[in-house]
Amino acid sequence: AAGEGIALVELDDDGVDKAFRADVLAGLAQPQKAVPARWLYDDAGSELFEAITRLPEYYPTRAETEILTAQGEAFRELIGPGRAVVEFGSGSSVKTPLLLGAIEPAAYVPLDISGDFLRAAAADLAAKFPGLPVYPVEADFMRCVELPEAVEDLPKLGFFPGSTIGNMVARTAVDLLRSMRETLGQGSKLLIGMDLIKDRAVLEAAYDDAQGVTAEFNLNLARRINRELGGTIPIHQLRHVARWSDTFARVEMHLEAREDIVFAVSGRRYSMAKGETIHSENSHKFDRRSQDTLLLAGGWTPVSRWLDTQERFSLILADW
Ligand code: AVJ
Repeated sequence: AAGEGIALVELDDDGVDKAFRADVLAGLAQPQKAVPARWLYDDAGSELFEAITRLPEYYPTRAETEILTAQGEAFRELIGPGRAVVEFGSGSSVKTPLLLGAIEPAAYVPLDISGDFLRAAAADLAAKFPGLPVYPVEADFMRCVELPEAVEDLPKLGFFPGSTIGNMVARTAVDLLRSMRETLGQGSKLLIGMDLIKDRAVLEAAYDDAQGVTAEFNLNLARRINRELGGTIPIHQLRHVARWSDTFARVEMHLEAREDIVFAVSGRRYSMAKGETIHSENSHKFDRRSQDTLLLAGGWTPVSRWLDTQERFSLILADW
């Protein structure tokens, strides 16, 4: 609301997140039920995602970390010192220091919609790099963000690891890349992680692990709907499904009804026939050509690409 700075979460009189309710009610009314993936990441969901990154089947985090560790010299050469590193999403305690340690940046600007994660990440980085100015910015990076005055005149490097771009359909991904370009300005560079198309069994296992952590991550969405929106979804009648779509080149996560079910959310009634699903996440995978096409459509020219030794994941450096 006006006068309170940026209100990123608007609550109604019952303390319910309005955007969450609107997205869920609209999503459950569609012929193919769907809830935007961002709602997977409440506190419980974020912790489950952390656990996912340590699973044997979930290779992206390890593969990307391997690249960041191995290519420090190349980053230093191609990116150079003295840039303000602008990270889209709060830096993880592992990946960001690898980059910052390699290139000698002049400042670090983490952007995140969640103030809590943002402050934790900023404090963590500031402790690891004494003398590096850190300017956290609480903002929705899907839109153009005004950066702190202190970094205005510095050349920028955008950093967007984790293949988070893969959670967006192409139209949204292009919008984001264009916003990033506007946020970072002329002469900036972008270092972005993108996962690669590979054997279907490997991809599906990465999103349906033997320990069932990813299943819990997905089911947590239904639990959150029940908890926060007064839902009556029968959790145990839902099954986690991860399947590769060759048409869309993505792994899709769904919650599938084991039986015919009826439930209510925020006073509205919904039904699912046995086998019907709620689509909860997309994770797009790329080949070199589709990576380049996406970046170029977003206004970025790819200049270098690095893969891990098993060629599962890639980091791409692009110019404004
Ligand atoms: C948040 C994009 C890194 O799509 O791989 C992991 C999220 N979902 N397992 C991905 C996720 C299920 C993840 N990223």
